[in-house]
Amino acid sequence: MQLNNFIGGSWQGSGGAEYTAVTNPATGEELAQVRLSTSIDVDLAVKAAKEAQKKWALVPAPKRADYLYAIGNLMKERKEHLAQVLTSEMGKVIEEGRGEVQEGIDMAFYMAGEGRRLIGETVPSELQDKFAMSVRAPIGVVGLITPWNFPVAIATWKSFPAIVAGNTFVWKPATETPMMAYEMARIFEEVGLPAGVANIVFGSGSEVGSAMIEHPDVRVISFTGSTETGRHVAETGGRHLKKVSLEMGGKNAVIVMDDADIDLAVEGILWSAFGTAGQRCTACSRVIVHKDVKEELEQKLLTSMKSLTIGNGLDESVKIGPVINGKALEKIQSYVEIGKGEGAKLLAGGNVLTEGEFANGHYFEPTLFTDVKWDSRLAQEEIFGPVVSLIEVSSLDEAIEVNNSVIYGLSSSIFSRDVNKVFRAQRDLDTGIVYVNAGTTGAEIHLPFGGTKGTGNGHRDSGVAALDVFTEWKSIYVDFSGKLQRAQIDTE
Ligand code: UN1
Repeated sequence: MQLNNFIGGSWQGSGGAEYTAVTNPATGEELAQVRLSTSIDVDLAVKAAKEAQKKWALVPAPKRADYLYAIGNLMKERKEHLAQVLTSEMGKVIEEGRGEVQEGIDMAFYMAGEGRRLIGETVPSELQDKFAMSVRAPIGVVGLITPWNFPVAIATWKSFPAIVAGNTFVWKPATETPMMAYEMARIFEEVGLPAGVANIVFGSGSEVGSAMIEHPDVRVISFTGSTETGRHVAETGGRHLKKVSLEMGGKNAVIVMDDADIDLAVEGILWSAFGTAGQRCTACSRVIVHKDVKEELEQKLLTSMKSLTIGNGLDESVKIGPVINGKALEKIQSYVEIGKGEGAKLLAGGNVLTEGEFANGHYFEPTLFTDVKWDSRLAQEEIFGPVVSLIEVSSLDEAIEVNNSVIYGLSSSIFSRDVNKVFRAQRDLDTGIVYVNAGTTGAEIHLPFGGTKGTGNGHRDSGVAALDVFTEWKSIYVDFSGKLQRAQIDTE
């Protein structure tokens, strides 16, 4: 199967372009060949999007929303198929694959509702017989660059608000996970979304991504990926005076206080640290534990970790799938070595699995370190794998300080039964998302998603806040006095 670009409503084929293999990270099996496009393809896509946007912006928003209802319904009908494709190309276990598709369905219906809101403001004018309002105006062609760890949900967080608000988009999915983009393009086609509203260009960040960021007719770039790449996107986009919305890394912590329900904390840690094999931006990668419950927590974590079955995510009984590729395995392994070198104590895991059924995939054992120093590299840098580090503290103040010591600020969590501690923590944890008595993952689509400091640049995905990325405020003054009235001057 060859995956080609979807531009202006048609599938655009080879034209001498190169292709690269898409492989199943659980088995190494080749699933498809995906086109490595060039800046010429990006230009074609932007032209199609620009042309389509003129008409699309004139379609009443509730009618634009009707397409989203249709998209949501088709995704619902195909949920199982989409989840199977997602698990095959990305590796997350099928239960999570279904969950991710559900996140996309939820986003479709939620944003479709915005078609009947897109709420602006009317305010009084300083002058008599003058009407003042501000409305959300579409921006034009927007560029979406999405990662492999959530190949469909994150794309819906960006593309659905973009189109309901009257923009058209060019989307570059990650080269590791183009099949979900292909599935979505088929859905866009089947619901009859007008040609050019949705365009997909497959290829690398350095070629396709850069061409999108540099293109003068792309007015917004919404990016989710690494902090390193995000910084480059912001710099280049800034030079071209584009609006750039960034969602980047995390080094998320669960705080376990001495009054916590420890069994519940264990469940929360396991799910958020090892779910998706630790490859969520929101994954729990640090556990900040009060010294009085540290030993109990360690023992209970070790016992529960034994029940985590590793394998091909398509097998319903498997809890942890593979990581995305060999490069990811190397990075995770290197952090295990760094941790050991820094004097952290390895309690469980730490190895790549290579034997038997694991031979052709990319599997890493769930790994637990303890006695980790809060300022060590293991505790400060994003690993993006199933590795969690326990850090001991003596008070809530210290826990909050350790939580906030990293350059990231995406998600955090506290397990405590003390309402005063909980309210202190939700105020003082410097992250865009805070959970109480739950792990660090599991954001719902109708709330803003994003983080502080090195995680973002002030924008948010999903929730109503996503509309701020894809609209511009337009202030409109209508003077019906029949004479020239001058603001600030004729107000006496
Ligand atoms: C990501 O980690 O990149 O909150 C997205 C969660 C999911 C989305 C994660 N709903 O864990």
